[in-house]
Amino acid sequence: MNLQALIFDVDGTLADTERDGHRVAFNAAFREAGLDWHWDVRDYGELLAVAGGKERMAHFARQHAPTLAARPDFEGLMRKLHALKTSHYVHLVESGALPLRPGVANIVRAARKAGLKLAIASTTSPENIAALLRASLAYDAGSWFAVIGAGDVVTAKKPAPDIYLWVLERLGIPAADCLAVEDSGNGLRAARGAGIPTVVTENGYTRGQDFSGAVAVLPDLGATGLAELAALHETYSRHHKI
Ligand code: XBP
Ligand code: MG
Repeated sequence: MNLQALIFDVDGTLADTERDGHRVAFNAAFREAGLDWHWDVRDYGELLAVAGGKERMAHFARQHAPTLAARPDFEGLMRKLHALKTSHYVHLVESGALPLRPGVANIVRAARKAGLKLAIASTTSPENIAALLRASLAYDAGSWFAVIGAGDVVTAKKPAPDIYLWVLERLGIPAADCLAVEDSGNGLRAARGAGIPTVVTENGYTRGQDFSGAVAVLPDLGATGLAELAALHETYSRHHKI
């Protein structure tokens, strides 16, 4: 097979982290900072169109707290608020509140065994990923991944392809020989923009988004092992002559 690497998105793909993880952590940080902001489940779904926690908060502030957004120290304030949010999120993950989605652990372990390279391409902060891998896979699971592209290593976040290009360069494997696993339209566009065949596992927030160009759209990886992923990749490659 020509499949050499699996590149995973994190939020919504490895685990359903947004509704009961990031959203809860944002709200806790807002409370702690004395802000009367609250993101309910529905509002948060709309805010997910803006990738990146700092960027999402800044977008919200520009719409709902323009005086704050106009302050000269606004960027610094957002950075501090985001650090607070990250520590709440890491605590949530460490408490075991965010399990991996069905099939993810099996595929990661099977890929390791088969000698495939593993990588991560995410918009979220590196400490969030480290905590999730440690809590849900193994204490040393971070080292199972040859490349972890996360957070601010690129300025243009998904749907820009930059994070995937950053990962590909470090992996040293042609885009066509990798398979990305994503959960959202933004993520799919980012991976496809870097030329990587991409499987989508949709979730409650992303169901119904535009997934055209995906290798396959699956409810999750529960019924799909590594062999099936490799077969999907092969069929796609043959049809697209890559
Ligand atoms: C994930 C995100 C992130 C998280 C929050 O998108 O958009 O912003 O919601 O993480 P993707 P941070 O799954 O497409 O990578 O607060 O650490 O930014
Ligand atoms: Mg995602």
